[in-house]
Amino acid sequence: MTIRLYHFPTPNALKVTIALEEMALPYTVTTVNILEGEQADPAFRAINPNGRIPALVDGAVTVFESGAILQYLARKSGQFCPADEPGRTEVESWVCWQLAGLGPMAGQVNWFARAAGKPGRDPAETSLALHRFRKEVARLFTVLEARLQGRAWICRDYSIADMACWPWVDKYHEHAGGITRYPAVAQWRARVGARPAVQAALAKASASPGE
Ligand SMILES: N[C@@H](CCC(=O)N[C@@H](CS)C(=O)NCC(=O)O)C(=O)O
Repeated sequence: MTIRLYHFPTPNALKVTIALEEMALPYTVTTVNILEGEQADPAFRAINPNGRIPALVDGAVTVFESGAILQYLARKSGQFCPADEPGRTEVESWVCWQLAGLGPMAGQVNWFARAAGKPGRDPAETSLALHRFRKEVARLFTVLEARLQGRAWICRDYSIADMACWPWVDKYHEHAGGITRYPAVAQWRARVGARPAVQAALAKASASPGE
């Protein structure tokens, strides 16, 4: 049974394509065009009741939320997440850090930046929100910068924590004031970006419709 990934080219889906490529797991892609509202289709809601991509079906397993998908794939493949409890919990902590912090905060910057350009919006409302969320993204980048001092990877070895964080850092570092402010993050970004599996995942993403 081949894994089926429900996908649209966004950072949350890219995490999963990177993992599938790194783990060399065979998979097929079904595009859910979130710009056309396909995430609301009842057939897709049966897979992810939350109506968001990514989601994944693997035989009897249906899993949504990118962090849960990464952890499932790491268990399935036995790769990119340590088996020992201290190592595993460290990786899970950083995966959750991305899911609860970096992703949502950068996502809010995107939303309010788009809203700010629309007619009829209160500029004070959008600028306060942008100030708040950009400040939080910068704080999170500072946390990552400190973490990556003297380290090649976020945890002990290259792991699903790197895969979770990389697409958001790669695409949205401007929200934190630009990558040059964070030299250790910049080096890590280049290191992860140079991996053949990451390049393969990016090539697949760019072959699909844009965000
Ligand atoms: N916490 C979720 C977030 C998923 C999410 O927000 N996906 C976006 C694309 S990155 C989506 O499907 N958006 C469609 C919509 O907002 O209706 C995860 O990590 O999987």
